[in-house]
Formats: sequence, C-alpha cells, structure tokens
Amino acid sequence: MRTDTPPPIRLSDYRPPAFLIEEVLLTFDLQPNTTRVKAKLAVRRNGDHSAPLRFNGERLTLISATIDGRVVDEGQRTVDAEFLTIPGVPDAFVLETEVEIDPENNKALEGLYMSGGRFCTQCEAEGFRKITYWPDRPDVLSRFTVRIEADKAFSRLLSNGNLIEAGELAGGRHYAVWNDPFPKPCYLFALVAGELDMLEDRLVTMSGRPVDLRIYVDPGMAPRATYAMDALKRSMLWDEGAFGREYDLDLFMIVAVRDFNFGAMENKGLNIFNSSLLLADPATATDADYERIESVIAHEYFHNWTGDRITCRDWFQLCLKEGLTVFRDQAFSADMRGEAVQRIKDVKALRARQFAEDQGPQAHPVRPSSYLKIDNFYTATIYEKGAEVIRMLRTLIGPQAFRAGMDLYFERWDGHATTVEEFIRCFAEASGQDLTHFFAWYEQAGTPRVRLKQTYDADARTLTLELEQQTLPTPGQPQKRPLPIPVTVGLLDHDGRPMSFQHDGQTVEETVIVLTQPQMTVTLTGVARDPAVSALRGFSAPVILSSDIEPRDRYVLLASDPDLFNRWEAGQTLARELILARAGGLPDEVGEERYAEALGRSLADQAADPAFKALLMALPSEPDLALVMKPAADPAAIHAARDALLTRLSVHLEDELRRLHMGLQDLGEYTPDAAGAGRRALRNAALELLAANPRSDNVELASGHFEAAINMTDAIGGLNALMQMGGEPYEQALMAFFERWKSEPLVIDKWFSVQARDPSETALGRVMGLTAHPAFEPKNPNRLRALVSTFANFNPARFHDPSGAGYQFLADQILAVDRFNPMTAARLIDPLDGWRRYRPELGALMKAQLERIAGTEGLSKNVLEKASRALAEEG
Ligand code: B3K
Ligand code: ZN
Repeated sequence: MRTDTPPPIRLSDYRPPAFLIEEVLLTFDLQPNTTRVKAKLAVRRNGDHSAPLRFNGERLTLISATIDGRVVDEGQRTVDAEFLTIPGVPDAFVLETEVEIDPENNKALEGLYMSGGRFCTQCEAEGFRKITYWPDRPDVLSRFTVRIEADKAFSRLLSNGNLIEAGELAGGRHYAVWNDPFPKPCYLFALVAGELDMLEDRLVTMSGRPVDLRIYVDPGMAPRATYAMDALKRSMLWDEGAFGREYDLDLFMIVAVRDFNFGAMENKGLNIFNSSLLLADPATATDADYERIESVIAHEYFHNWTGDRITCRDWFQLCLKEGLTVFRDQAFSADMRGEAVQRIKDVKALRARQFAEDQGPQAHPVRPSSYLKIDNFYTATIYEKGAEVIRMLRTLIGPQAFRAGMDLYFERWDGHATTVEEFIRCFAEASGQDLTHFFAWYEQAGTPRVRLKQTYDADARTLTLELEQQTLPTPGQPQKRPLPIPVTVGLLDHDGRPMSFQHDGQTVEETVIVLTQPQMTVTLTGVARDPAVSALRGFSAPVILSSDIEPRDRYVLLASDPDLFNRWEAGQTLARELILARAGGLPDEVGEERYAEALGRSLADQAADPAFKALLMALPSEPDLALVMKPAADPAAIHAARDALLTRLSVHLEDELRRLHMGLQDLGEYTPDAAGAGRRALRNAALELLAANPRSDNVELASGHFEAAINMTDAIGGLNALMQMGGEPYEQALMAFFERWKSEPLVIDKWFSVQARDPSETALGRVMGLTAHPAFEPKNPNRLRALVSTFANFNPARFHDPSGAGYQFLADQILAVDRFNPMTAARLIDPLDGWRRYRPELGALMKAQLERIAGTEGLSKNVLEKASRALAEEG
C-alpha cells in the first residue's frame, strides 16, 4: 500500500479563522474554457496580528492581486497547489484578486462547471476554493454581491439573494447583479447561467409576505416541475406550522441539472438539484421517484433555517445541519404519507446503509473527530443516525420541551456558525435535564446491541424485563460506554388485545424504559396474563434488539400489534430466521408454511393500508441478511434460501396475489399521492412475488402488466418481474423499453438499473458489456451509479461471483472514474468495505481489489482515504 497518506484534519485542532470577510463583490466573466473571476473582499483580521494571509485556492490561475489598490507582486506572495499566502498584511484592508478557471473541463463537478451546456456550481464542502481565493471554511460568514457577465446565449444569469440590476453589454453579452442580504459561508454560494425554462408560482408566508417561487429546468421540461413546485409549497407551509420557521427572501429558486455528484444542494435562495430528484411526470417517473422528490425538496428547503441561517462552525459539526434536517424531512414525509409506512422505510434505509457502515471499517461517530477528505463523511451515519439521535432526544425530553429547545436554538444561534454542544445545550436548558450522558451518542461509533429477557410471574402478576446493552469495538474506539437507550414497550394478550399494566405508578398500555446502564431490570406490575412483549416500538432507538420472545408471540405481534412498525418488524424477524436457517442447511419447512399462512391473513386484511401490506410482503433484502449471517456471510446461500422462501410464498399465496393484482388495477387517472402510490406498490409487490414462480401464466401476467402500463411505476414493475423470470419475454421488453425511452436520460438510467439487478447467471457479463453501450456515460454520475453502484450494492448474488470478477469490475470502474471525479469514485468503494464479514475465500478476493486500488499511483485523497480505512487493521 502507498505510505504517503497525508495527515488527517482533527476536531481538536480547531482554531477560529485568522481573517474574516465581511463583504465581497464577485464578478464573473463567463467563458466555457477561460472564465475570469474577480473578487473584491473587505478583509478584517480576527486575532493574531502576525499571522500571514493564507487563503485556499485550487486549480486557479492567478492573474493579479492587490491590497488596498496596491499590486502584490510575485515576490510578495506565494502560490502553491492549495494556498495563496501573503505575509505582512494590515488589520483591515481590501483584497482584490483576479483568477482564470476552466469550467468546461471540470469533470469533478465541484466548483464552477458545465452541465448540458450551462454553467453551474457546487461548493459544499470545499468547492469554493476552485472558484476564487478564500478562507474556505464554514465559520467565515460574508455578505455576497455577485455580478455575472455572459454571452446572451446564456439567457438566465442566476445567483443567491435578490436581483438588483440587469442589462445589456457590448458584443452580444449581458449581465446581472445579485445581492444576498444574509451573511453566509462560501459553501452556500451558487451561480447558474444558461438557457432554461421556468415554472413560476407564489406563496404568501405566515406573516403575509409574498414570495416568488421559480423552478428552472431544461427547455421543454417545465411541466415536469409541477410536482416539485407543489412539494415546495407544502414544505414551506409545513415548516411554518411545525417549527414556526418562515422563508426570509422575496425569491426562492431551484435549478435542475443533469450532472451532479449527489442529490441536491441547499445554496441560499438558489437550490441546485440533480434533475433525477426534481423532474417527474407519470409517464417517466415512478412513485418512488415522486416520494424522493417530495422529501428532497423539503430537505433542501428546511436547510434554509437548519444549515443556512444557522450553520456549522467546522465540518466536524456536519450532523448539526444534516442529521437535524433529515429529522425534519422525515417528520414532514410522515405527515404527508403516513407515520408508520414512513417509519418503516426510514428504518429499512438506516439498517441497510448505516448499520452496515457501523459494522465495517468505515464506522465513525455521528460527530467524527478526524478526516482526510470531508467529502467522504457525507455518510448514512452523519445523516440517518444523526436524525435518529434527535428523534431519541425528543422521546427522552418529550415533544414540548423538544419544541422549546428548537425555538431556543433558532433564537440564540440565528446568523451564526455553531456546534453540536451548543445545540444540545438548548435542549438541556429547555427541559431542565442533564444531557451530558446523551452526548455520547454523538461521540461513540457502533450500533448498540440490546438483549431483552422476559419473566412472567402469574401469582404476582408481574413481568420482569432484564435489559442489557453492549457496543462492540469500532476502529479507534476499543472501549465503549453505555448509552441512554429509550426502549418503548407495550404488551398484548394472546388474542392480540393490548394489555394495560403499571409502570412508575401509572396505569398505561405503553411505556418508555430508558436503559442507562450496561444491565438493568424493570418490573411491570398489574400484568393480568403472560403477555406477548412488543419492545422497541416505532424503533425507538437505533440498536440491534434480540430477545427471548417465542415465535408464537411474534405471530401475535404480526397479526395485531397496534404499533405498525413492530407488526412489520415481527414479520421481518420471522422471515429472517427462516431464510438464515435454510441458508445454513436446516430449512424449517413447517415454520415456512406457518409464515406463508400468517402473511396470507395479513394480506387479506381489508382494513390494512395497501402501502403497509406492500412493505409486509417484502422479505429482508440479501444485503440485510448478509449483515446478520454468522459466522460469515455466504451470498450464494442467502440468495438460494431467500429465493426458495419466495417461491414457497408465491405458490402458497397465488390466489390471493392474483386477486390483489386484479383488484388493484388503476382505473382512474394517475395521482402521485400516498393513496395511489400505496395501491400501485401493493399491486406491483404482488406481481413481483408471483414472478418468484416462473410459470408460463406468471410470465404472461408480467408481460401483460408491462405492455398495459400507462405510467412508469407499472412499466418498471412489469420489467422487474420479467427480469426475475428471464428469457425471451424479458429480452423483448428490454428492447421495447429502450426504443421507447432512448431520448429520456432519466428513464434510460432505470433501464441500466434493472439490468444491473438481474440475479441470473449471465448478468455479470451483461453488466460488463453495458459499459461499452453507446448510452453508458461514465462522466454522468447518475448513469454511472445506475449501472455500477446498483450492481455492486443490490445484486449480491452476482457481485460476489466466486471468481472475483465482480470485485475486479468494480475496482476497474473506481480507478477509471477517480481520474476525473474523485468524490463519485470514492462513494463506489462501499460494497467492498464488508470484506471481513464474508466467507474467507470471498473476503480475500475483495481485499485484493482494495489493495490494488490503494496501491495505484496518482490516486485522489478521497479514494485513498476510503481504501486505506477499509484495509486498516481492526481495533
Ligand atoms: N448539503 C448537501 C450535500 C453536499 C455534499 C457535498 N459532498 C445536500 C444535502 O444534504 O442537503
Ligand atoms: Zn442536507
């Protein structure tokens, strides 16, 4: 492995900035290859009078620099690959610089770059230093004025804040000047220039202020922005109601671009979105796309307060804005789409991504203490576990104190860059509780394991719950502390009726036990009968729960738990145990039949929400099973066992599945709301389960479904089912789909993804072949991920080919992409992280590819950090 790993950045080394910039005027003269950026900064020293000026700047060609109008010549400054340094500067002065950059050849998609012939920017976390010289850190807040000059072919010229001037220039050029009255860190700066269509609307805020809402998209695409606009208005109103937060500028703009490294970006007043998370109509977007759009629109909008008005002191505090904003967008989605269904989906995502991260070499706390490239820390731990921690905080202090704490946070920190400590301090003050122990959730990595043992005493009518917690060591943290873990508990009798009991002197049907010690015993009294215990309701803490609950009791929960999360969870646990038993060579055929029957009863329940039933029907995924299979994950055995259970369910439930498929056909017009989406989800889930039995009538059913589809949800549902069964009908459908949609990039992404998920023997060859397809564009992150990332993450049966060819394919792709887009390349490594959890012969092949990556010359810091962490010794 390479040894020249650069030193990490550490939280403990934080120092306030040496210089502050109160105001800035940026002037952009936009040209695809030779853009000139002039920056005029009002700089003020902040402390140490001897410190030289040292501003970040990368890939910039410095043309000139002056201080208070006097030229700083080459002898008075140093420019290297990362900094501009000028010693001996006064305490307050005006620095003017001019640099040249090349947006067209910027394929890292960071800083100022071009997408689809338009200029756009991405500055978080450290992209602004590729635009101009600047102290590129989030605790330098400045008021920005931005003048953009460009050829008139770039008809829209946009930046943050309010438009204060616009006009014509000589030579077929024009200009616009924007001013953002809110001081902000440079990572929230944005600029867009190009030909774009606009969808416009207006909203009056709670204090009666009108706000213009504008969404800019590729020409001809404005009708596909209507759902995003609708979601934006709902988000704005929701934040007023739920958190008392009102929008603060007269204008809110969103721009969609096709080439984007991730989902979207919350730049002040000018959000920039990956077009896949903005454009939707029934013909080209699935219900899942609509749902994602709604939640990401909300997330970026909510950042206006949690991120923009109050930002992070340093990047170690990333969860301060991200975990909190995910918490807020999850609450919004729960209100829009139903609490239980939303919770199940959020927990599924948490387990699939964050639990995997926590059990591998990249495990890190919600607030890490060191990094090499901050880009690598936009992780499920920071985002999703960060949101879970806040959810627990609300459970522990109660909703009223929680809201009071949020109000205090907004009041105290508005206009500032702050820390997680200060955030938690607001809740400690609002609730009067000591939250010192709670803070460990931010500092300790790893998923706690909680063990629950129950003993019922019929004479005393008591139920004793013995709880135990343990967190296994993670890299750099061999010793773990106990955490405060809220465990929500309810009891059911054996007919599925909720039982009341006494806890803490109150008669209740549900209570929260807070496990603060390594072990704890709690006695519930007044328990009339031996109950089925429903623990960790609503997934009240991000832990792995195991208990001595009997399968019989799990069936009671599956049928009747009033907590729908735990009803779903009971089904998942039963299915997981059955699949793992089969994968381990000891199939429980009686148990499988019993499970099929119970599932059948749940599906026949007319009162249940279709969206919930669709979730109930899905078995735990192969990657989720790999995470819990002991002593080592065997992807081939998991695939075969899961398939066998699916086939059994398919045969057993055939009549019910066909009934569902027939009965749920959309008759009216497509509506993307939760009710419509739930019905389609259930119908497509029924079809998918039928496809586990590739009989000719099921193939016909899937072909008919695909051909009759009048929306993308059903088209993809049909194509997926055909893919499961393979053969000529699938090949025909693939071809027809490509022909029909070849001019729609977002739909062609789906075409690649379906093939990447194909578990059949020939799929790896097909996936490799697709990298030579004319429609494969590795420089476009959406297309790259649609094929490569989907394959490596969601097709374990083929990715873990015993030859190691799947791993080699991934490594080839990572190394190729790293040459131009390190951020995206680094994200592709994740599927190799778990190499220690797999069967030794597979693990060795995975490790060999990681070593190959880490040993490559000229690797980016991003990929180097991920590969080195993946290979580092345990402990
Ligand atoms: N804040 C951005 C993520 C930026 C990622 C930079 N590598 C989007 C979001 O979380 O809202
Ligand atoms: Zn965010």
